[in-house]
Amino acid sequence: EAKPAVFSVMGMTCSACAGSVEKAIKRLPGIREAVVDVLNNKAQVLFYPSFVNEATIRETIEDVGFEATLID
Ligand code: 9UX
Repeated sequence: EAKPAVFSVMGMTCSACAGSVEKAIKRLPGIREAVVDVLNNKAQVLFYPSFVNEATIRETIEDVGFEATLID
């Protein structure tokens, strides 16, 4: 069953930033959906917990170069 997670993503200044975060998340295994909103500084992710977890998603966002915090 897919599980939702919401991250605060700080440091995104244009919509291409959001696009690269989205792309990086979607490259992980077990991601059903990823929507990154530059205006709200948020990433909403639907994932399958048997393949990936919140920590790995958070680290992936950080690897792209942004400050990520799990908020929900
Ligand atoms: Mo936009 Mo983001 O020119 O790293 S892609 S600021």
